[in-house]
Order: sequence, then C-alpha cells, then structure tokens
Amino acid sequence: MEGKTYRSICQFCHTNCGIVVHRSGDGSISVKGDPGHPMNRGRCCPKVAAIPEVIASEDRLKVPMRKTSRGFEKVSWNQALEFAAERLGEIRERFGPLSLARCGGAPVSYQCRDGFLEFTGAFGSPNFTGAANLCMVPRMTAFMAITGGIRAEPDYDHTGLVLFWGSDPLTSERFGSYAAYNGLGQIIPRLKERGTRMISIDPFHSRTAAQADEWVRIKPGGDVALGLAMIHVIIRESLYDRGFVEAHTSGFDALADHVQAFTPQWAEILTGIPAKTIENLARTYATTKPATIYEGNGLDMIANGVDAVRTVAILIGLTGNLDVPGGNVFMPFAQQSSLPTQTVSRERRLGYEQFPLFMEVPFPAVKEALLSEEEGRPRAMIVHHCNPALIQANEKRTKQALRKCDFLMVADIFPTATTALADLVLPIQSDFESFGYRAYSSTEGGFLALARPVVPPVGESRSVFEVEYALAEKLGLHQEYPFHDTLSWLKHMIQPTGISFEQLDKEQVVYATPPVRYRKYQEGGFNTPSGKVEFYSTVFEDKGYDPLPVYSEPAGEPLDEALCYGRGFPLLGCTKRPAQFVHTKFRNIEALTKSYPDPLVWLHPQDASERDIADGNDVEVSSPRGQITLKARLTKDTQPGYIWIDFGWGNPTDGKASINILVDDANFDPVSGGTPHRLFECEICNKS
Ligand SMILES: Nc1nc2c(c(=O)[nH]1)N[C@H]1C(S)=C(S)[C@@H](COP(=O)(O)OP(=O)(O)OC[C@H]3O[C@@H](n4cnc5c(=O)[nH]c(N)nc54)[C@H](O)[C@@H]3O)O[C@H]1N2
Ligand SMILES: Nc1nc2c(c(=O)[nH]1)N[C@H]1C(S)=C(S)[C@@H](COP(=O)(O)OP(=O)(O)OC[C@H]3O[C@@H](n4cnc5c(=O)[nH]c(N)nc54)[C@H](O)[C@@H]3O)O[C@H]1N2
Ligand code: SF4
Ligand SMILES: [Mo]
Repeated sequence: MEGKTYRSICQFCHTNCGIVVHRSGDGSISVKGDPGHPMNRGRCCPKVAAIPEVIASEDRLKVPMRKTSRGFEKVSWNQALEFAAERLGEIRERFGPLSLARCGGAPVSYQCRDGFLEFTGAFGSPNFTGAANLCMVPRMTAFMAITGGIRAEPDYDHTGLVLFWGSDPLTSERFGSYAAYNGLGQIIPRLKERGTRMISIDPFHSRTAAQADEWVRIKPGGDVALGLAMIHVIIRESLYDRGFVEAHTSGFDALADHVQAFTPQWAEILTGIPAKTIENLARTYATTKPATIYEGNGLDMIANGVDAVRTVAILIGLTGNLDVPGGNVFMPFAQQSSLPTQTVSRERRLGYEQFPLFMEVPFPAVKEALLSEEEGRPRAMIVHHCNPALIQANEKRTKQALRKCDFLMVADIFPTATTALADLVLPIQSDFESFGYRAYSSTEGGFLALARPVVPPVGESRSVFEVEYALAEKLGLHQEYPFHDTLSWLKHMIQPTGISFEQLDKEQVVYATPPVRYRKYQEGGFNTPSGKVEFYSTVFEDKGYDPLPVYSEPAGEPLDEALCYGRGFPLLGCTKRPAQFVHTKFRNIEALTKSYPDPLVWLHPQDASERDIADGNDVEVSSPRGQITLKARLTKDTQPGYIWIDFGWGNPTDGKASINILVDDANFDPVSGGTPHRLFECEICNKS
C-alpha cells in the first residue's frame, strides 16, 4: 500500500489544532502540526502522540453489544438497531416522547456536539443534557443575559492587560471560546514581548500564574465577592467609562446602590485577598486601557459560578472594554445550520421550572428526576460521546440514577464506566475514521477547517449519523431528516456559510466571514431586551432570579473550618486536570500514561507533615461521600488546608481512583446546576 498524507484537525480537545497525518505504506501513522492552520501554525501539543495508539488500541469497541443476564453479548448491527427501536418505541408509546433524554459530552468535535440531536428532536423530546452544567454554558448564560452575546473573547493582540480569571490556558491550551490563537503556545510569549501586563486570579499557583506579572491568590469560590468589591471600588472612585455607561448600559444606579455594602474589607474574608490588593486590582483593571478578561472553567464547577461570571461581565461593561480593540470582543463566527431541525418548545423540557435560563437540561435535574421516581422522569437515555458516570458529582448517586433508566444506550469508541451500565453499547467510528469540521472565530474572520478519515473504520464501528438515521428509519421518524450519513450531515451544517464541501476539501481552511469589526453596538445596540448592556438584568429578573449578582456560599452550604473539622473533614478539596490528558479519555493509552501513570493528590508540605505523608506515598482521601486511594504529591503551589485531586481516572480500562466519588451533589448553582467539584470537605491519611 502506498503512503498518504492528509491535512486534518485534532479533536482531542476544543482547541482543534490543524494536523498533518501521514499514513505509511505499512499502515503506521505519524502526526505533526499543520503550518497552514491559523490556530496553531504548525505547532501541536504532546497529546497528539496518542493518535496512532487510539486508532489501533485493542480496547476499541468493535461490535455492538447488548447486556443480558450473562453479561454483555455481541450482536449484529441489525439486531442492535431492532432492539433499540423496539425499546424506544415501547417507551415512547407508554410514556410519551418527553421520556427520552440525550446526554452529550464537552463538544470537542462537532460530531460530538450533533450526534443524536436530530434523532431526539424527531422523537419529540427537548431533553438535551450532558456536561454543560460543569463547563462553559454557566459562563455563556451569564454573558448572554448581560451583554446579549454568549461570549466576548479576549483580543490578546491589542490589549494592555489580561486578567486570567479562573483559567489556566498554559495547561488547558484553551485561551478563549474559539478565538484563533495564531500559533498554539505563542499567546503568552507575544504578550510578554509586547510588555502586556498579566494577572492570574487563581487559588493554585498554576502554570499561567507562574508566568503572570502578578498572582492574586483567591479562596475557591470567592470570585463573586471579589467581583462585587472590584465593582464597588471602580464606582466609588469614578474609574468607570462614563461615556459608555451613559450611552450603552442600563441599571447603573441600581448597581451602584447594590455594591455600596460590598467593600474590599467585606470581601477580604470571603476571598482571602487583602483589601488593599483588591483595591489595586480594581484600579489596575479600570485604568489600563484597553484591558481584557479571560474567565475560565475555574468559575463553572461551583455553586455560585453564574453570579461570579455576572460580575465579570459587568466589569467588562463598566470599564467600556466590551467589543473594543484589545478588550473582550464578539469575534466573527460562521453561521451554521442548527439542530435539531424539528424542535419542541424548551418550556416542555425536564426541569424547566427550576432552571428556566439554562440552555439545556442541567444534568442534576435529570439525575434527581430519575432518583425520585417522578412520573415525568426520563425512561430512556442515549449517551453519545460522554461519560456521565465519571464526570458528574457524587459518582455513586449518578450511577444509581443511570441504572434507573429503563433503556440506556451508549455510543462510544472505548468501554467506559458509563458503557458498563448500558443496556446497549454501540461502537462509533473515531474522529480519525470519519469526516468532520470545525468553525473557528478569529480577528481575521470566522473560518472552517475539515477533519478527514485517515484510516478505515475499526471493526464494525459506524458513523454516528448513519446510526441515528437507521434508528429513525426503524421508528418511522426519518421523513424530515436533513441527512443520512456523515457527509450529508456536514454538507447540511455548513450550508449557511456559503462554503461547499468541495471547496473545504480542496483548500482545508476557508474563511467564511470578513475580519473582525469592533463597536458593532454603535449600529444595532446589544442583543438584550433593552438593547444595552444590562447591569441590572431583566432576563434574570423575569425568571425570578435576583437581577443583580449576589454572594452566596460556593459549596451551597457554609464550609467553615470549625464545621468541617467537627465533622472529621478538616481539609478542602478541589479538582485539577493534568495537561497530559483530556477529561476521562485515554488513560489506557501508553503514549500518555508513561509520563503520568497515576492520579495524584497535591498537598502542602505542612498538611503532609501533620499527617506523616511523604511525596509519592499512597494515601486515602475521604469525604462524607466516599474514599479513594491516590499518590501524594507535595507542593507549595497550594496553601495549607487546600488539597487538589486529579480528575479523569476511574474507567474499567484504568481501574484507578475517580475524584467524583468524593464530590457532593446536594447543592448546585441555582441557574446552571453546576456542582461544587472545586470545593468539598475531605481528609487525607497515609496508607503506605
Ligand atoms: N471532578 C471533576 N469533574 C469534572 C471536571 C473536572 O475538572 N473535575 N471537568 C468537567 C468538564 S470541564 C467537562 S467538559 C466534563 C467532560 O465530560 P465528558 O465530555 O463526558 O468527558 P470525556 O472524558 O471527554 O468523555 C467523552 C467520551 O467520548 C468518548 N469518545 C472519544 N472520541 C469519540 C468519538 O469519536 N465518538 C464517540 N461516540 N465517542 C468518543 C470517550 O471515549 C469518552 O468516553 O467533565 C467535567 N467533570
Ligand atoms: N490537557 C487538557 N486540556 C484541556 C482539558 C483537559 O481535560 N485536559 N479540558 C478542556 C476543557 S473541557 C475545558 S472546560 C478547558 C478548561 O480550561 P480553563 O478554562 O483554562 O480551566 P482549567 O484548566 O480548569 O483551569 C482553571 C483554573 O482555575 C483555578 N480555579 C479553581 N477553582 C477556582 C476558583 O474558585 N476561582 C478561581 N478564580 N480559580 C479557580 C484552577 O486552579 C485552575 O488553575 O480546558 C480544556 N483543555
Ligand atoms: S491542544 Fe493538543 S489535544 Fe488539543 S487540539 Fe491541539 S493538538 Fe489536539
Ligand atoms: Mo470543559
């Protein structure tokens, strides 16, 4: 066989770097960065070393499998689809279409974003759930209400100051929602070269904090208090952008009244940051022109995260840093088709009354409905490209809830903690075996890039879009389907961009919009009910929430030291993600595990010495929810009292400790259902 080279994109994480994949005559694969892709300009992260092994791994799901009393048994595709159609048909007949939920993971690929969406819509269900309560969507909800856009991205190349707030892009490779990085790993060096000031607001001395000019160490979940106190200082000292505030915002007077009590002294205890530092931070942000904030996932997995992001959005508006060069900018982005095409009113979805502002059903609403025996609970769930058993808080209860489904169908490429619970497991082609695409935003314009099949499908694995169409056909739900396989899906999705598949195939990267235009609000205002930036949010008020952000306990209930100590859990636990992996994926891939074989718990030497723990010891971490065993790593990057636990292990293919066994699910953010994975009580003891 002759060798072949393909330009494609990596879909291990949302950054979706351009890659060049070479398949040699003997079938071996090598991967490097694509110099022609604006995102990474030839660079890529070490995780691409896993690609050949992910494709060839013996662990890959190769055939459909049905759970029987004897365990999982191989079935043909036709048997699998017949079985699924029969179960889903019965459930629809008996409990109605709302009894189906579709559970999707972080949309690292558009195949992941879209798989089974059309099917669920055609079935008649608006119940879309997944990882959204923990990632990005809490931030989007806050931004949308206040600024009318889901996210104003940092305009790194023109700014004078960056606040990295709850984000660690040097580890996550995530500098913005989709913003073009113009060379992966080059943003910080370019900011340094230009002398741009960088401040990191983080409880942990992260890789980004270590590169910043200043590290503001905050207590986990103290961000609402910090935001409110910064707004207080900026208004008190008249440091806001008067022209922008008068012309383009609403609710300033109500905001000014509201924050009067929230002085830096008030915030000092809640944030652990000295009042003087808060004052200086507010002054620096308000007076450095222009300035930008990159707020990250550090603000999502906490019970007061949405209000923290509301304060961030207000700060951006108050200082006039919205949609201006060097500020936070609504970047150009290609308009695509939306799915499902057959929609059911979102008001009919599960949990709407409790979470009316959230864009989908927060997973806790599904979980509690399942566990409570509610009449209107989901009876069937289709999990696609997601691992809910491992990623959601309180693993034991999550698994109990998943087991309560009358029919659980899971589509994945590997066996996982979730496939283990399924009635039917479907092997799906990986991103390297099928076409795909991505839309990116950038200052130069919104563009598309193509993902290509570089090897034939593994085993009997199939395209998710073929599978869902075949299932729809069996249930007679296919009449309105706009696609029937991967290519027809792709063509349907990119149709509004005006770019054809043929052009994308030929050119690989194609711009769909003109370059960025700033201050678009001067023409059409902002996309909020009043057309202004709404400090006082009528969107929140309409749905019965406080129109202004308020401080509430980050873990739902107060976790003060005396209380936790009294309960036998004197430490606070937080979550950490190793740069070597993405989420729960690929702990079975040696190219990645050889440099990071075990999940670690990171603790301060003082906490370690009080417990006789040395670096590398096996330790047991316990919380009121359960206990796990990990290896200890001593570090002064944290402070005494706070330990950090690696996330992502716990699949049957690795058999190691899963942090979410420890995390409580009793409390969550009232807007997003975000659970406090970033703050829970625990204790640690030596097992060595
Ligand atoms: N404690 C703690 N919990 C967390 C986090 C944390 O940091 N700490 N992070 C949270 C965040 S931000 C997120 S986004 C979520 C992530 O939540 P998920 O998105 O559910 O996590 P993944 O591990 O990426 O799960 C994706 C699944 O898709 C499978 N897969 C990979 N490629 C393909 C494919 O081509 N097709 C199909 N069908 N499947 C595929 C993988 O094998 C894997 O099982 O976890 C959240 N949970
Ligand atoms: N290697 C790798 N890259 C990834 C992923 C991965 O799993 N592995 N996941 C991808 C996904 S789905 C996401 S969502 C992004 C996330 O990428 P980022 O948005 O950069 O978020 P994190 O990497 O979670 O970093 C969050 C930072 O917030 C800090 N933090 C924790 N709690 C708090 C708090 O209460 N307040 C403040 N101010 N800071 C806090 C943490 O210490 C951490 O340094 O990364 C993506 N990239
Ligand atoms: S940062 Fe790494 S894992 Fe993410 S898309 Fe780029 S090369 Fe792939
Ligand atoms: Mo995420």
